[in-house]
Amino acid sequence: MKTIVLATLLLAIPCLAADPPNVLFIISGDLGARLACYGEAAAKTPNIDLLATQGTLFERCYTQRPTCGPSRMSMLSGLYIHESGLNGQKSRITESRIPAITLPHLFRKNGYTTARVGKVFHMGVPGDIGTAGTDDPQAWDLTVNNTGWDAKPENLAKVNRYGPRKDHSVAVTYLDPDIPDEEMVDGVGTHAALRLMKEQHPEKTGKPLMLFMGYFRTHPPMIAPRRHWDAIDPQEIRLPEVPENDRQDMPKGALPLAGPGHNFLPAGIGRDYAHAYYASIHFIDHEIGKLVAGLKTNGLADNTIIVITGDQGFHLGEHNYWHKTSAFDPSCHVPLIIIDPRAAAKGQRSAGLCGLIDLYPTLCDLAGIPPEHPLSGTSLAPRLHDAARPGKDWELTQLQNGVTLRTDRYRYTELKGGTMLYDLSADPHEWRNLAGKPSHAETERTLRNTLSSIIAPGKN
Ligand SMILES: [Ca+2]
Repeated sequence: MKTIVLATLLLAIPCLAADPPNVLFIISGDLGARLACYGEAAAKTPNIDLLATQGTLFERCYTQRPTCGPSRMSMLSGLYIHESGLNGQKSRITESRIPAITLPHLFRKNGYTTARVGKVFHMGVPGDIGTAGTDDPQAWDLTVNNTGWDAKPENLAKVNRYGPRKDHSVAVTYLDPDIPDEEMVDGVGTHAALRLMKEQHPEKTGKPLMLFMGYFRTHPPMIAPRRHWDAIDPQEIRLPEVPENDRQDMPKGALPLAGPGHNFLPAGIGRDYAHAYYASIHFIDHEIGKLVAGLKTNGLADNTIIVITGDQGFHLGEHNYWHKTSAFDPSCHVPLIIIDPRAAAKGQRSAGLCGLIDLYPTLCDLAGIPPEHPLSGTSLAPRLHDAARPGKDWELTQLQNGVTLRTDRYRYTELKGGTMLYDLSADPHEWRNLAGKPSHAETERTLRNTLSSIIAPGKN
């Protein structure tokens, strides 16, 4: 039944076969669902908000791993981590247990010019900036390893930092330099992407273009030019209020970074760090605005699918925690906006569950390209036409120390240190762990069985 419906939708798009769509895929490091169009009061994201009115915003999209490398590899391979075994920050597609090719590689084989700017596959930040990181070299016709002001050691030495850690990428690190956007790593990246739109224009090459723009921000060190800090109203930054006993019912490892730099930040530092995060988002939003303007200038806007997402979220004080890699929603929830100019529906919000794993089959579907290996996600293409269609029954996120399952109502997590069960409908902040409570024994049993039907126990 599903196939028939989808075929009908594809037939409804008149020029699909003759005029394949271009793809602009934008991914931003550590960008959680903390945009104005997701209801985040302090965020200022006018460009992304405008794009959301032109396509479909997926309200509940989850990463498959709240850590950069495996999250991106899962999304780009179309496989869950327990299927591919691509579990490490530096895993490469060639190491997949299941023979698989990456999404851009597939498009390249199917006649697309494929280009990457910046961080698409994993790159350590800031150490791998300006290198190819853990790239899939077969995926691309062209790559740009952009670098800039915020990757230079003499400038990194200026960052504000809190806590005992000496590194830049995991420590609480931020800065507000008064320098032009164009000198920043991500500004240099946008400039390169705009050049590629022109130089690799389908009219010049005779091939559709798939362009991946990987922004490094909002990943720490959160360095954003001063003007983006000034765009954020400090009065609108509200640090979450957390019950004093919140952590008492959490198993060990629920908040993976236990050190003093990431937990219970002093209020002033927490506010500065949140400000840095929103300033970084504002900076990226501004860069996205330039990309969209470039599509218009180059006459590509009417036939380019745009995807905007992040590889995982980031806690800004929820559970008094200030990092990612946890099983809680702030860490697993990512933004996802897809604009297909050929879809009649505009400005829709889809409340059903989905995951980054769904992007591979979605783009295959929209471009009419058959995948070469079995994909684990579900195409979101039908929801671009009708956002009211139901979402998935569950979405899976795998962690270094366990696994978590999000359903419409619950989050069920199995960690090495114990189990968590949250009823998001009654407890949206995930404060009351219901695991082991007799009142929820049946729910817990059902979710445990669902999880073990997806992954054999102990196989995470
Ligand atoms: Ca709690």
